[in-house]
Amino acid sequence: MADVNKIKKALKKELDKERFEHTLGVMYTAQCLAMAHGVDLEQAQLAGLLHDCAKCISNAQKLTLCQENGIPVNSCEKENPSLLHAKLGAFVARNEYDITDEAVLHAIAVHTTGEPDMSDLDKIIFIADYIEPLRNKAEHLTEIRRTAFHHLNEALCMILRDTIAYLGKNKNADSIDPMTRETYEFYVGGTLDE
Ligand code: DGI
Ligand code: FE
Ligand code: FE
Repeated sequence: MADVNKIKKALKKELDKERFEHTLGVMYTAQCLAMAHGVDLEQAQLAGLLHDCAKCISNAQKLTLCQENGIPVNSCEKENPSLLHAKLGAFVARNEYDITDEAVLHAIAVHTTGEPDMSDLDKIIFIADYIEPLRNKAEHLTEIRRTAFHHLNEALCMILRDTIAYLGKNKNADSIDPMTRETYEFYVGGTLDE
């Protein structure tokens, strides 16, 4: 199925309207960021298009699918199964949308928490997810959007800092996935010039 138009059609059926529109926003934003940072446009397009392909699976079904397919689930994911749509998304992209490009699958798998030492493609999908034009709730969006086109690592730090602050304020601290913190520590400790 690795034909973009076919994938779009299938996703339109699979996702609710808002999620499908967000998906297109992430795809186009990822392509723009790829232009700005010298990343392959087709990889950015495919990863952007498919990043949330598992988002509309129920939480119970997410846990079942992970169990059935040997996808590890940590305690934070067990409490917040929505987090699993990233790893499960990579699985679905491989098995239902015939994506074989490991770089694309990896970008999908890490798009929610990030991970230390990401590729530029990973960073672009993580950032595009946060800044696509339909997003309007997060703080500092104007500044993060501008920064994303110049410094990927700096934009990552801004997003992770705000996400951790938001989760700390609105949920309990245990709901922050250890990987989100690790990613933040990695990039905050690293150099901000690229
Ligand atoms: O799938 P999207 O909504 O497009 O975006 P996403 O994959 O970044 O997921 C966003 C949600 O995930 C948002 O409500 C914050 C939440 N999130 C991100 N990192 C963590 C987290 N939730 C928990 N519980 N723990 C995290 O570390
Ligand atoms: Fe997502
Ligand atoms: Fe998303």
